[in-house]
Amino acid sequence: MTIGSAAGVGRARGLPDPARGPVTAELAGAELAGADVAGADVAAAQLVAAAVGGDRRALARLLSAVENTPRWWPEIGAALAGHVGGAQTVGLTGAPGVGKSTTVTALVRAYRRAGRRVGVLAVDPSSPYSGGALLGDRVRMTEHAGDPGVFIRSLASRGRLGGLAAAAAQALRVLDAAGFDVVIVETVGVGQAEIDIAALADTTCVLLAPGAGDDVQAVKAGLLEVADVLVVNKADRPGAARTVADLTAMTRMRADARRPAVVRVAATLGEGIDELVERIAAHRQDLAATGELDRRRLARAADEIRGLALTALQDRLAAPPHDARLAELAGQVLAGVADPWTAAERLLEDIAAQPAH
Ligand SMILES: Nc1nc2c(ncn2[C@@H]2O[C@H](COP(=O)(O)OP(=O)(O)O)[C@@H](O)[C@H]2O)c(=O)[nH]1
Ligand SMILES: [Mg+2]
Repeated sequence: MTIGSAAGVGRARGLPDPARGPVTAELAGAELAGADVAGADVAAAQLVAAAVGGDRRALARLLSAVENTPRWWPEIGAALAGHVGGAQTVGLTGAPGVGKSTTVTALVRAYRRAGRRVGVLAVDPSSPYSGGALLGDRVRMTEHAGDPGVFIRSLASRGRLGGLAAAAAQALRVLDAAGFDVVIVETVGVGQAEIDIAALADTTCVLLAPGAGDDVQAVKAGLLEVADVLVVNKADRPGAARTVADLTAMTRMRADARRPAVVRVAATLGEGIDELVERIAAHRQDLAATGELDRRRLARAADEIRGLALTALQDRLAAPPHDARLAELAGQVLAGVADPWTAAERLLEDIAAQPAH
């Protein structure tokens, strides 16, 4: 996945930060007022400790910080380390209106019946969840309002998809650390960044509805490649059997051995949800048993580190003294006394010789 280039994301820890004072005060917030707050890292550590301990207000504040303030990510990330990795993560993606939110609601119900605590992150501006309710349509999450085993949060798209993907990754980590057994992320499968978000999960479910050439669109959007489970929702409508057959045929053409299961669901009726839960569990068990879970998580961590390192490098190239050195080297290339490759090597050597302090 791509890590966002939001300002300050890659700021090396310890680099002088003029915003550090206000950050501390803002992040500390009301709950931490009066505490011995020495820095943003301390404030983040206290918020994380509270959220890990089950404090929902601290959890909400952390998610707001993650959503709105990328410059806090390093401190929050440092505080979260050691608390993450326990949750089973499930991604749901697909075209708008295919029934993702309805399916999430049905999944939450099923997981709660099984006694599992569920966190939901909706990265779908058309499906704003708020205060436990999914606004719009007929779907309501009010049955879970006041249930401490359910936490629902929507993450608004702010027009910066790279940044959104990075924010979603942090938010998933926060919910994981807060001790939810299952964390579900819903994203509308229309852009690469949003597909990447669903693919952050251990198990990615791609939803389609019968007819309307949905399956063809999904192939075009590259949705089938990220699918661990294919869900044909709205199975109460005509054409569901055909769509299931078409998709099953398509998955047979997949080169890798890990063919997605195809599940028929009618989310509004609750039909097929138990089978979906079973398929998700089976996929996750298979990942763990084959070592693929660790491989995926390692690859994801490497992607994230690479993205952050590149962003940090770009930030440093754009700032003194390296911006001036870059201009100087550009002059040398233009004058014919250096070639761009040698100049680039020199620039990297300069950066390496002057570590961030
Ligand atoms: N007939 C039928 N309609 C459904 C089903 N699941 C969802 N819907 C309807 O499809 C519409 C969009 O659902 P929603 O969950 O908001 O879709 P999303 O945009 O993918 O999150 C709503 O009117 C739902 O009631 C289903 O299984 N059968
Ligand atoms: Mg939705």
